[in-house]
Amino acid sequence: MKETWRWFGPDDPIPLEHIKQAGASGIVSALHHLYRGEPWPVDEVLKRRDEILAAGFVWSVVESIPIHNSIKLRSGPYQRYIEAWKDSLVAVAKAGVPVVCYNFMPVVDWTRTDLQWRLPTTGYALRFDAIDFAAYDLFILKRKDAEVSLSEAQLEAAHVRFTSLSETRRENLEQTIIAGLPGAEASYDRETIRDLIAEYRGMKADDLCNNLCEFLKEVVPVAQELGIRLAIHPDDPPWSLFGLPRVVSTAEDVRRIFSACDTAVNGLTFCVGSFGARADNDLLGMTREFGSRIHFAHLRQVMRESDRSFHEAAHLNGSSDMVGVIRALMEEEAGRRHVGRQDDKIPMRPDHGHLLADDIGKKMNPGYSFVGRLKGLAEIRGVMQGLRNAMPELSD
Ligand code: DNO
Repeated sequence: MKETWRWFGPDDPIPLEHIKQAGASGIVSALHHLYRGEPWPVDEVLKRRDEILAAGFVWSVVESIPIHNSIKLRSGPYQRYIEAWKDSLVAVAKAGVPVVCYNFMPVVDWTRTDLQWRLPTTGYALRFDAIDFAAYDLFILKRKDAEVSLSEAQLEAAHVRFTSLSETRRENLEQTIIAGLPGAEASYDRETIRDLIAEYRGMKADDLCNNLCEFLKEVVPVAQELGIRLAIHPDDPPWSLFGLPRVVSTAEDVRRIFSACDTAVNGLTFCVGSFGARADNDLLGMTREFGSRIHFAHLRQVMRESDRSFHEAAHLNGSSDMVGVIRALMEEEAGRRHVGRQDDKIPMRPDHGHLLADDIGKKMNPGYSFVGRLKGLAEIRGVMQGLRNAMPELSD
């Protein structure tokens, strides 16, 4: 696999020079300041590419081009925003970036309830606590119908939790949940998020999936023409939040999306951590089944706790079989080489990392500190080398 690293651009506290030291050769980046669905200007995209090239890297993946809510709702000015998305694809193609990652999560992108959860090693991890989330939804956001999907026991637990939270922790919880994590496409205040959620009232997962398929029918031919592969990112976490529909959470979801536009260009970002948060996702089976359409891999792990809570574990030591997934991805690459596919090196990045050592206390993007990702990448690299040694047919 091609070792890549997410770089948030010139404002990223981690400079390209450090990424070089980590040994990655590809960069994953986006124009993060353009998140309202507007088209990406060609000159800005080329400028980003030149910065990346000048530091001795290639720009392997765009992550992400945001999808405006009107497209997900398929209402209002959605057609204009679809055209804007296509324009951004054209700009990305001019810069020669072959893969575009995107997601179709309504309102909220990836979501956690704790950004500094102390590990036994004294480092820190990101965590999602289902009871904290319910407490926020019910008693702080006070969303209409927030209680509908919860059992009596969960309601009780959320109430007990809420009463135990200090004012500071309540504020911190709100910041963490709705203010937007790095790479997320929007940040909200309480009123805005309530209004946006209300716009989705009554929308079922089937409706959202249809809107995604309509979107794909328009953009996939454009991507095909431009030589770009699209890689949808799974929902994180892979279940409904705030009563909103989610449509990229399971193998069945992926099958449906793939069959709506049955061409390799319509592909997947295989995020082990996102899919792995559900015990009913068979990650090895999914890697094999979707292999030929996996255009990008996010290698990170979660440790599932009870009742839909999880924390981010060390890259090799969570609830999923990371070594097995890496092996399946390398087997997929070998298969691609065998049939002469040009995209026989799947870009992967060590996704997220614990906050460790010197990074603690520094200004860092949560999940995107240096040392934790460096550790993750080194562990994954070791696994890849071990597999190549043991199975020479996996060497390129
Ligand atoms: C979190 C990331 C997400 C991801 C987007 C893809 O670390 O995996 O922000 O980039 O959901 O569109």
